[in-house]
Amino acid sequence: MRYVRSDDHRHHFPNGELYGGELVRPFECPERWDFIVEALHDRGFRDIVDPLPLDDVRLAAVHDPDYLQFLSTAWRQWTDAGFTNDALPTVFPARGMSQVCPEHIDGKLGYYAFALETAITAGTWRAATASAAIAQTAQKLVTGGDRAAFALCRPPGHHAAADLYGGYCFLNNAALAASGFLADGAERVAILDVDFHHGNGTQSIFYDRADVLVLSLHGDPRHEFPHFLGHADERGRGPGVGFNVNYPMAPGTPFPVWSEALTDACRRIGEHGPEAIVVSLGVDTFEGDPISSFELRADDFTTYGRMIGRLGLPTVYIMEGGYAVEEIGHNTVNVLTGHLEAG
Ligand code: Q9C
Ligand code: ZN
Repeated sequence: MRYVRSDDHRHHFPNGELYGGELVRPFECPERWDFIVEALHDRGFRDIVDPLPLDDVRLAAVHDPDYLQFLSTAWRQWTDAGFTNDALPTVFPARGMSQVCPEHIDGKLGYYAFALETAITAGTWRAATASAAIAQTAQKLVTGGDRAAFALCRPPGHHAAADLYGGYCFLNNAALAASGFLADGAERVAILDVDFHHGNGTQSIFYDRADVLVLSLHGDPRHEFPHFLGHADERGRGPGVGFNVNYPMAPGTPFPVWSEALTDACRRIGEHGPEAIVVSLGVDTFEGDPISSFELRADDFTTYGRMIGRLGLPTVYIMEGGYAVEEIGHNTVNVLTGHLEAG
């Protein structure tokens, strides 16, 4: 399996993440990438591909033009306003308030953010566009005939909606890959999101559509981030009804329960009959993850990689979350290895 990576991720690393009322060192840190690269190398994944330039037309198919304009200029606007530290919002268009985008950067940040652990820095746009290019390039490898490819994306993407950032995500890498498959001729695609957190951005991007089946296994939003989307009764809208499937699970969920949800998800993917699948691969379901509450062990990642591989479909793996930094590499590579064993 070839994999796509870039050093540009290092341009995004905020000084702080707002967590428990304090600014702490961000859980979503550059060493995550280093540990994954090390594990890939150690375990024989040495076929590295550089990202192609990002296709702006495809990016515009996933994200709103005003949002892209905002993200690409936010740091400049922030420093023009006289600020020097990372950009964080302080005010939001909450219930009963105007939904018109303000002129001042303080207002714009709140307009486009849905959560405020995620800061924007001088290099955020560069890193986010490189990450998106990685996802697109991996999709092109699979469209071109590779059975599977791994996109080592950082920052992650599945929380980013057409015009919202948050949850460490700015551009929706998985949505870009899925939309790339469609643009390159696929009629049906499935996105399987196994990150611990609900893929709210991916869900909302494809919520009206029947050609992209979106399935997400995650911590119940009553207890877990992103809290305001990811319930089991969110099944799609209009022609998309039935093409969004959520599997919210309780804190403490162990692998036997989690894998039953995956078995059901795999059955539904089979019924959908996609030409390709996109896996939003977060390994924050690991028992040792510092911000998540599922109980998967290292071997379970291999087991479920095999389950996904048994679908026998062209597959792009997109890196999402995972914050047990020392174990992130092995857990990630376990999934890829399991996939290859099955296929
Ligand atoms: N008490 C991804 O895994 N903070 N994003 C959660 C938990 C935000 C996770 C706080 C977590 C975002 C891609
Ligand atoms: Zn996550």
